[in-house]
Amino acid sequence: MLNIVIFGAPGSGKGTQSKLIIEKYGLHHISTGDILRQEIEQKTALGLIAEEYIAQGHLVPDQLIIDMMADILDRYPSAKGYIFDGFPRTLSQGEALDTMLSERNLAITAVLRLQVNEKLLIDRMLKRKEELGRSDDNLETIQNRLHVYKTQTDSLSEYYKKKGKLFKVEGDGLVDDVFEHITEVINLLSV
Ligand code: B4P
Repeated sequence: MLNIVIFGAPGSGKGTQSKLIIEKYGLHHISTGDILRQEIEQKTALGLIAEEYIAQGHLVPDQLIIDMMADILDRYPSAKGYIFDGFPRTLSQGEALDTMLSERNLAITAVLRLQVNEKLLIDRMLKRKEELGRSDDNLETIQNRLHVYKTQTDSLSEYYKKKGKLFKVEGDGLVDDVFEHITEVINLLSV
């Protein structure tokens, strides 16, 4: 069973590449960002809390996200495999994911780390702001999100590197070229 974490800075292409991965490999896509935006739109209790954190570019508290993830895994027990997009984002989330998966006799197969230079990340998110008007894609919030990534999320790479599960993918190129690098990595995994 193929269980992939797609990892990288905000704007690195996690959501974009996840869509292509699910089409090709038939995995179940779990994007914590998409789920939180739906919760906000539906004005649920979780959405009302998450809205403030997201608007400021901060992470939503770990326990809320971890409980949300356990619930999703229970709702889709017979998936062919999962792609975790935007989760985990902290060491606590990473450890919780390992526990949740092992309780279900599952494990992460690989973590794909998309590497993109910072100027390009900012340009992509500002462009998306024009196209989709996402509230967290303004320059001030983007700077906060990049800071949060560097201080709270990036070090998770080391956690997965020690487990021999980290694969770096050049994410600066065209969408299709990045996807080609990703398929090269996935095709090498023995599952
Ligand atoms: P996310 O929704 O995960 O937002 P993101 O990091 O910006 O990534 P996204 O997937 O949307 O963008 P992509 O790189 O594909 O999170 C939003 C917020 O939710 C977080 O800041 C946080 O507050 C909260 N949150 C989410 N998960 C959480 C968690 N686990 N714990 C706590 N809080 C959490 O694409 C960006 C843009 O670039 C797109 O417009 C795309 O079209 C473009 N693009 C992508 N690849 C390209 C390429 N190769 N060339 C040109 N453009 C490209």
